[in-house]
Amino acid sequence: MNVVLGLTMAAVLFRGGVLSSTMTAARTFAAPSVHTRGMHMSVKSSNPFSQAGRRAAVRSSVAPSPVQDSAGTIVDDGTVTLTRFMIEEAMKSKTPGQEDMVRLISSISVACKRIASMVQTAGISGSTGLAEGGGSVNVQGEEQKKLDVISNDVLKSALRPSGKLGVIASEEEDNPVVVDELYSGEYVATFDPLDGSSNIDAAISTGTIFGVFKAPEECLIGDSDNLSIAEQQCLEATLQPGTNLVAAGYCMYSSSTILVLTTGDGLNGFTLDPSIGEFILTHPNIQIPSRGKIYSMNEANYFDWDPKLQTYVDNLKKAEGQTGEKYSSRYIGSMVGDVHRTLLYGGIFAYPGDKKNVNGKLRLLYEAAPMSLIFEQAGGKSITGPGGRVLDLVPDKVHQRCPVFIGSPDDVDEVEKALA
Ligand code: FBP
Repeated sequence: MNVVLGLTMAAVLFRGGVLSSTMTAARTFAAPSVHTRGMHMSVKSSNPFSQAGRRAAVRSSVAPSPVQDSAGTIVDDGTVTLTRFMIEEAMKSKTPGQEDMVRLISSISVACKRIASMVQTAGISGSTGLAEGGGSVNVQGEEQKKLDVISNDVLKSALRPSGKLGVIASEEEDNPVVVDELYSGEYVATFDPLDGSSNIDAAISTGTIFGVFKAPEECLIGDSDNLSIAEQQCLEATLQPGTNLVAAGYCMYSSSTILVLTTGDGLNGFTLDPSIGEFILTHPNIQIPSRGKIYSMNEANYFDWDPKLQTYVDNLKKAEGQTGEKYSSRYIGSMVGDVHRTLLYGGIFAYPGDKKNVNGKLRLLYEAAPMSLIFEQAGGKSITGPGGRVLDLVPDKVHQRCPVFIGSPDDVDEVEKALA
């Protein structure tokens, strides 16, 4: 067992005393939820917004059954924090490197907690609005929000000391960033620090999206100023297909702060409990409904779309699609918010290519690919178009865009057929 893991376990077990106080808090907090893998409630409901419909979408959870020792003393109240979950996953997993994921995911979760607090108090702390009064433009030509820049710095500062990252690629960085040798490690992280930031000043849901790849063995980059050819190639090692992802997730900043993640063995969701500053497992083993009744696209681009796509959407509106049922429309304009709802309620989210932007708007490496692994781990699908699985796409540029159709398997199959 890895020293770090041992130490963490010891710390957790040692803090039995402390746990008791936390337990009380946790009990009050976590009473309604903890997981028992394998539990699945299949409640059919025609209305995706009905109680039953929502319950059908999310593996419901049962109240934790405390574990007692022979003397009847509670030794475990079943509350599953993110830390505990990652440690248990690492202990169970046969996949090498799971301990690395404990360090990486805990670093990312700390950054998400900091960003969540900054997003919630943006109006108070004066961190709404554009960076540098509007003068700061990222490599994609987008005016950066103050919180775009701050979130990017928070993520970099949280990930560097994990000692596990060699290269970081971010929406807010023109080029992949080399982690200095002292902290360099064998993974590559890609992230969109604050997705949907165009909505931040209106306090509408935003999120952080991240993906983790393994860097090629020989990729320990020295001094980033004088990069040798080999090191240049290492930076290009960032350009990997989504099938190489070893972990992916997003953290949504909304009425709740929810972290959804996979390390390749299923998908789980954690809700931040601000009273203890910890993520608690609330959505164990998420499975997307095979079919939904909601489509989510920016219809302002409708007239620039492929006529086949126009027909597909018209049919959903006229209850003339495969199910013969009328779909409803939802669009927040924040991918994390629109995708999270699609994951839980089912249906389809898409940012298609169109006459103006043939590859659409979303970036492959730190938006489309991580989200596609997340959906496939939940039984969903994600394509760029007919015959194009997003995860198979090999990027040739860090900020490359690609069309995205992501959602319930039956809905994605239907749009793929409609576009063929
Ligand atoms: P960023 O905010 O990270 O640049 O992400 C792009 C994004 O805001 C997505 O979150 C969202 O799905 C899409 O753009 C909305 O684009 P549009 O306003 O064209 O519909």
